[in-house]
Amino acid sequence: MPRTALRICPLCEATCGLTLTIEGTAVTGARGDRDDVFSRGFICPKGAAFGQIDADPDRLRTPLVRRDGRLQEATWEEAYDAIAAAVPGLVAEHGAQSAGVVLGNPNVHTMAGALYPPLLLKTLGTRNLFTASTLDQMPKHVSSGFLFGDPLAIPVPDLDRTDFLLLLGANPVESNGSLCTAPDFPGRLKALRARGGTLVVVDPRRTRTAALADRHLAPRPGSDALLLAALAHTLLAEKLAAPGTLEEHAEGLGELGAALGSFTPEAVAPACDLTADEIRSLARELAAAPTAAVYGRIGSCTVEHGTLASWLVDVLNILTGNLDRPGGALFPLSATDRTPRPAGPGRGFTVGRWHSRVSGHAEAKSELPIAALAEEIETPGEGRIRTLIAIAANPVLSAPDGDRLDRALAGLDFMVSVDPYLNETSRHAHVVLPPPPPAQSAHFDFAFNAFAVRNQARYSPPAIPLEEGRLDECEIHARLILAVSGLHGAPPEAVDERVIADTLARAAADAHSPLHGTDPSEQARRLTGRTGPERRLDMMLRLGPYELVLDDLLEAPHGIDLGPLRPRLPEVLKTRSGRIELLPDPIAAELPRLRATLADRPTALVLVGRRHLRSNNSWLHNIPALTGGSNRCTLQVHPQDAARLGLTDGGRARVAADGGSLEVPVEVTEAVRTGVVSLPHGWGHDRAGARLGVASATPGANVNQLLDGTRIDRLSGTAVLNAFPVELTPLP
Ligand SMILES: Nc1nc2c(c(=O)[nH]1)N[C@H]1C(S)=C(S)[C@@H](COP(=O)(O)OP(=O)(O)OC[C@H]3O[C@@H](n4cnc5c(=O)[nH]c(N)nc54)[C@H](O)[C@@H]3O)O[C@H]1N2
Ligand SMILES: Nc1nc2c(c(=O)[nH]1)N[C@H]1C(S)=C(S)[C@@H](COP(=O)(O)OP(=O)(O)OC[C@H]3O[C@@H](n4cnc5c(=O)[nH]c(N)nc54)[C@H](O)[C@@H]3O)O[C@H]1N2
Ligand code: SF4
Ligand SMILES: [Mo]
Repeated sequence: MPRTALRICPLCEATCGLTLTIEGTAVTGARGDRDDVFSRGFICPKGAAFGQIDADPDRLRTPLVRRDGRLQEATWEEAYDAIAAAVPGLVAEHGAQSAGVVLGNPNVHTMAGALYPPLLLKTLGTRNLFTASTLDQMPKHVSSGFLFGDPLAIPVPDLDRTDFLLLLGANPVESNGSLCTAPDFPGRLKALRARGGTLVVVDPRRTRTAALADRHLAPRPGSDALLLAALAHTLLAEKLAAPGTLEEHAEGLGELGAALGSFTPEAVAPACDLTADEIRSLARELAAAPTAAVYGRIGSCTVEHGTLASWLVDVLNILTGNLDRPGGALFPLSATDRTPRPAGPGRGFTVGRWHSRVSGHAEAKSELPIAALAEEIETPGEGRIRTLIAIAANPVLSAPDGDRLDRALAGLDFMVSVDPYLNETSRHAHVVLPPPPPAQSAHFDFAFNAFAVRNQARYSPPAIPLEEGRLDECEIHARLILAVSGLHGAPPEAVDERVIADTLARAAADAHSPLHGTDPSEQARRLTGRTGPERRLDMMLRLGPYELVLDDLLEAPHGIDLGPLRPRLPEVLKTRSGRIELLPDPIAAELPRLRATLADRPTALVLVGRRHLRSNNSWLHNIPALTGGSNRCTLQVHPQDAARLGLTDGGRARVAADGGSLEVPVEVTEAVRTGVVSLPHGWGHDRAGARLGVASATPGANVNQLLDGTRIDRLSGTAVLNAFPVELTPLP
């Protein structure tokens, strides 16, 4: 008899509740859970393919260990023995900085990824941390750090209540949203328009999101910071700024006008390839809307001035009085957030507390740019990375210059991959530790609940018991920490118990904690949960703001709704001044570089990326249900550019940039504007030694091979993945 089980979808940030159909130990179906308090039955084709994703025959079932140069199946004991025999010795010999850690995107989609990497890093004592954030949202962390004193205090557009949404460089109809967790983002955009609201989309491509909008502006890629600066300038110059009560929480408001003085609509219009009138009227509409939210994502982050653009997004939300008010952009409060402390000055935020060894890149949020990973492995000298631990990361495809990284990884003394696949990156590992498929894992969204358009909490216990011979990913991480720290063989529960003891001791000593003054060991005994991670979740809920415990979540399998987002200023502020610092020094110091681009009149073609609804970065191309159709690695070119360059639809072209060149199929389409071509990322599955049967049949080309890793947003270390110049040549 088939049975059903609930499982929060881990495939994108929307976190939809799924109802899985299970026959024996196989997931044979997935539909949206209509009773889910947040997603209300919404599902997309990826969620619907959950069964195929879970059962992909190319998923590794056992660890792999390199013997005589070849990766071979091994037992868990052999795998951890190999790690324990190599890593502590290498670190002892070459120092803590000789170890590097790479964390990829799925770490924010697993419980293990939230709970263990901090301890792994602490254990290794290395500053060589590289994550997908520097291919993604680091500019937003940095701008939030400067503005609010907390890189995690990221305001989220109040999608369900706003009257006006200005969306830049995001395509949530395909991506389902990012830094704005909202199941059924497309439905929420339609609802916005149905209630009389306005949607304006800024994107050089006519995306499916742009097609839903009241207005679509298609500026030249890379010009968002200029456009946003001109919008802010107009609000100030035309006396349309109305920060209201925010004024008492903010400093620097008076200096902003002068700092943005040169960014008039007329001055930025040529570089943006918009008219000054378009910019001015957008500013006036934004100011006139009863409530409004400005929201920018990948296309405004992974560009040369990504941090300035991210900062300006919130400057606009502040100038229009929309920050922290219903219908504007608010700070969520998740069930596992620490209970907020009273308002007051905090420790502030800085970048550049240390720098990368080879190119001297500043750290941001304790991370170094992943674009610099290859040189840190290759360049000889003290502190060269010799040992690498990659968890849920495929930087050979996701980061700039994969060929160089590929060579660099091959030269490591020792590499561990925690990954379900033998792919472009994990094929270099000495030990691969494969987590079980998602149906066998418990799930709680530690990360995304903090960016959700509604406060809510949902927990999924494993839908299917762990298959014989499998380890839960939490246990994989715990044992990894023990193996690299010389405690190989100690019980993995010890890792969780140590975290619990430390956290409860700190809480007991913290005057603002709900557990202040309690006995830590007594509190530890009270925790429920069948596993270490469940006990830790229980603890975090108890330390959180809603007086929830794990049992509450277990008794509410469709989730607990904690209500709409509420104003939270000033308690979220952790700046030194205790106020919003509207014009922080590092930002002010960067503005002259932005100003210098006003003179640019780029004539070259520039490249931007794109996402397809049935894709997920580099790792779902192996799922038959999600491949084919329009989900292909083609270079989109506007008909005028195609005619000028002699390119034909279905023909081939060579695309070249500073990092290299690729040969790709051409798709002639008006979906991109003139002067812009688009190639998706995550392709290039043609490297020997990977085990991706379906993906390797239609490998596509790796767009990031066009980059050499030198183009980055300076303030955040984020790679420029959009809006870089390319040259096209037709191929016969
Ligand atoms: N040109 C260009 N490049 C981009 C982007 C772009 O827009 N354009 N986008 C960037 C962005 S936003 C991101 S986030 C990065 C992503 O960069 P990465 O995180 O490096 O890439 P992913 O393709 O997400 O790879 C995730 C890896 O995790 C593995 N994995 C899947 N599920 C699990 C699991 O449950 N546990 C573990 N341990 N591993 C798992 C997969 O097999 C895969 O190896 O790519 C970036 N690269
Ligand atoms: N189906 C699917 N969903 C996903 C993913 C996936 O790979 N596939 N990846 C997940 C991840 S890791 C993330 S971070 C999110 C990302 O979610 P989104 O931010 O929505 O990402 P994209 O769909 O890449 O949208 C970026 C848009 O920016 C536009 N753009 C490029 N350059 C510029 C520019 O200079 N200015 C402006 N204004 N626009 C520009 C592009 O044309 C593109 O439409 O999606 C997540 N969801
Ligand atoms: S929208 Fe995202 S979370 Fe929802 S079903 Fe699709 S992939 Fe899963
Ligand atoms: Mo991402």
